[in-house]
Amino acid sequence: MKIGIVCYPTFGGSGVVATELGKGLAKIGHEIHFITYRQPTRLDFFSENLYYHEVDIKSYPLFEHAPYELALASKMVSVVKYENLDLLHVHYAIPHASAAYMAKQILKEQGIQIPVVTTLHGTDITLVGKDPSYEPVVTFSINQSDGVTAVSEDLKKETYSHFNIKRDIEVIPNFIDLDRFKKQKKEHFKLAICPNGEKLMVHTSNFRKVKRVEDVIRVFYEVRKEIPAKLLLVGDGPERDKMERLCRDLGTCDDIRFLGKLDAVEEVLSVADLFVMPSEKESFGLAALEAMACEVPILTSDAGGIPELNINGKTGFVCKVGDIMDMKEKALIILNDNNLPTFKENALARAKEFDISEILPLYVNYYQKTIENCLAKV
Ligand code: GMT
Repeated sequence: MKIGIVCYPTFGGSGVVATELGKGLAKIGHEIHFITYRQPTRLDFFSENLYYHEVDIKSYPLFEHAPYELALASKMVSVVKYENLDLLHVHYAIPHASAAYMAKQILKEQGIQIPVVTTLHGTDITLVGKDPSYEPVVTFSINQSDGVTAVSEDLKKETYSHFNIKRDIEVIPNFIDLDRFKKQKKEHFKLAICPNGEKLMVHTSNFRKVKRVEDVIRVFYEVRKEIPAKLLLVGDGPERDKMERLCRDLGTCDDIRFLGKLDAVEEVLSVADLFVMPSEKESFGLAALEAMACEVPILTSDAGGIPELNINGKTGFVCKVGDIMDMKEKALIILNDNNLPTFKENALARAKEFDISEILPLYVNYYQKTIENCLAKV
């Protein structure tokens, strides 16, 4: 198949899933055309089946905000037309699903039918999408897509509860490339951070409010009162300054390091003993899956689709959002030397269920079904 993939080319989970999906599809012989405003972060190598088309967003003094959606729709039209695409797969509803709808209508006028699959990732539904300023367009463009997928059962449920959706939504979970995300030998790194055998806790996120990074620091503060421990915070975002101030206020600066954005997050995960994800909202929790693939147990909140990934008491623990003391208790259970090896083993076993080789065929079958349904309608 020739597939156009539209996504945000940033570090965000939806962009990562879209890029890894495209790379995986290219590996098994499909021709993949990325249509994005910048080279996707994880697409920095050559492959004969991978193409990249940059959306050129022209500005003009009259515009306070350059019209990304129009530039994207125009780019989709030309790529579908000149590359003879079979299907467009857009990731993150806003504004990708509505831009795809526009492109589809323009192409229809020119006698070209292009099926559109929209994948809902999370905040496009649970946070931004349901805001009245976007809701009518999101509802319309989901209903107009030829296929719609969500990354968890919970996100599917949320979509039906917040929007008037008249069509089926297929659940296809996030996935992981276990060839890349695996425990590596990085003992020297562990020794440098934890010279006295301290337990190492790790959090990675985009430091937005929904991630509740403050809870990570507060849980760590409580854990550190009981056992020697260190905390690594990977990523960057709007809450970072506040979090650095909190560390200073709590007097924990010596035991916490902010590493900023890292490409090779698997190296840090390779030496971690516990991954913490206390999010307020989380449709799936790709970052937690990446940790599990590196044999790291996870301590999470019960938000959104996380409990579909984290098996309570087995791969880690699931606690109520904001329940710091319960998270501390559960962290201590996981970090206990008698329990840690079993939790690590269980985390890896669970991650294997989400290996790309298990999930890729679900997308391929869904594409085929969507194309067949569209052809049947013509
Ligand atoms: O987590 C973020 O803020 C980034 C966001 C995105 O859209 O890029 O991630 C969402 O999509 C990921 C991939 O499907 C999911 O694993 C994340 O759980 C989801 N984030 C939220 O729902 C907050």
